Amino acid sequence: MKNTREDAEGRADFVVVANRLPVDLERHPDGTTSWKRSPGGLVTALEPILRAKSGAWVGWPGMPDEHVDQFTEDDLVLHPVTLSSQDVEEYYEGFSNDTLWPLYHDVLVPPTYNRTWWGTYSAVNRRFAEEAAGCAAPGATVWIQDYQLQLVPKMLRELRPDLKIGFFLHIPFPPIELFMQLPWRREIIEGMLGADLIGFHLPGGANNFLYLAHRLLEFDTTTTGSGVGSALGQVNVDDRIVKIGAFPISVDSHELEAAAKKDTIVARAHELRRELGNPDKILLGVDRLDYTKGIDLRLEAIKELLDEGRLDAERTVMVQLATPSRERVQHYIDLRSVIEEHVGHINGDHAQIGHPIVHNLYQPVSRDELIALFVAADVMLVTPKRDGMNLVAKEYVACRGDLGGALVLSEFTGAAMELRQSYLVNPHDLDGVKNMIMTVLHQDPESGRNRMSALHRQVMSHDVHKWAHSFLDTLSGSAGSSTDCDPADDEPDLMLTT
Ligand code: GDG
Repeated sequence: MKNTREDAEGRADFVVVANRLPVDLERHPDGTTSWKRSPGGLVTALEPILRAKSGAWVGWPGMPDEHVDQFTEDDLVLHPVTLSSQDVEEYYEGFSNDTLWPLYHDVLVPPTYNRTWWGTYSAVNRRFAEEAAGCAAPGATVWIQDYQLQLVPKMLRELRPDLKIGFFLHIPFPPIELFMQLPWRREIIEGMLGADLIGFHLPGGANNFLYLAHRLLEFDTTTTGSGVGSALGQVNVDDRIVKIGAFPISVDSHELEAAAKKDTIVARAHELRRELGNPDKILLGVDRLDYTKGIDLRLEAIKELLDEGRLDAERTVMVQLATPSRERVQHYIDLRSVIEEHVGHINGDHAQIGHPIVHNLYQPVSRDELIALFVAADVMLVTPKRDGMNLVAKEYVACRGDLGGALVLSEFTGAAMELRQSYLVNPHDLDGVKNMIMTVLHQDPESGRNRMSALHRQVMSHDVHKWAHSFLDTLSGSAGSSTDCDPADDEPDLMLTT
């Protein structure tokens, strides 16, 4: 094994703890198993950092009831945590994705509060904490990821007080009055406060958390800054200081930009346009299939524009790529039907034989194919009702070093804080979205290039490496107090701060 800095007992100096490993275990019909890269924003964001730093990764391999020993894959030491079918149902599909996910995303669907699920969530968090405690070297840095593991920081601190513990929340931290619905609100805040540094995407989420730590648990809190990329406040927990900050995640911008320029990708982008019938405009949506992403809203906008004759059915094509996700949770099953119904109506009413208007793919595509789609797309539609960041928006911009294309972006994404030169929309305002799509389709090419140029500069200078370094430097205490942010970063996040 190359690169990994381990102590004599094989324990790592830098440990990532996340719900999923960066690879999924797959069982084939003949009973054999193999590993496959797993999709999702978290893996996309963390993999390059972990490779650069080296270390270990603790996570679930993606299949229930599989006991797999620690192994090394592509230079990463992976520590699988076993989940039973019941754990998957109650900790993952239940408490994580049917309680916390909807609660933290503005209660877009009603969260389910189930005491059994909570018990399993706590038990599974303990298992992750124990695995991390076992594989971290003395004084190691452990970086815990996301809403599935909010109790791990406290549990891990109790097991290993010598560790430096960071926690990052990839989804929005909700307004106080929504969070207060949670029957286990104290336990969650106490769990997170086991960390030395708690990171959010936006200052609004960080401020919500600071306020709760004071109001709910009566800890003293202090505001120490106002920007992003370093601590903006702290909570005094007994004899410890817990730093709180906003660290907007990003993408591997330079890698994406280089890939998008490759001859093979550019050729594939041309080929895609031919395969789609050489339309004047290609509109693109790329999402995990999730009710937060506003896929239904954008299809409604397209449908109305076609019905009204404002969008030319013969010259416009839309590709909607939705990666399957949480397929056993009812809201996700329902959403798939709604989307298919919209697509069926649009194509039924407006397509010609052999020329659908909306190409609806419910399957993941390869990274290269995705980049070729970004390069081919004239308009990228990112319309979530709520999204912690949204990496797709930043990936599209990183791939548009040619300064072509245009980004329509929901105000309710974290990305909207930085990507101010995109065409910002309120996805709930259907007429506003429709008008914006028409504006973008008729944008003056020069102003389109200017906008993309500003967006591209932002994404190239704020990549995922910078995100990780700013978090880890703040965690280790080596970060300065000055913030590295655009003027826009100083504006209060009114959507999240109440
Ligand atoms: C959570 C938060 C936050 C999608 N389809 C394919 C594919 N993808 C990749 C995209 C992107 C990732 O999946 C999705 O990331 P997002 O950020 O858009 O959304 P979530 O999965 O909801 O992520 C989010 C993120 O965590 C990071 O903190 O931004 O707010 O909800 O990278 O490109 N990749 C490939 N084929 C596909 O078909 N190869």
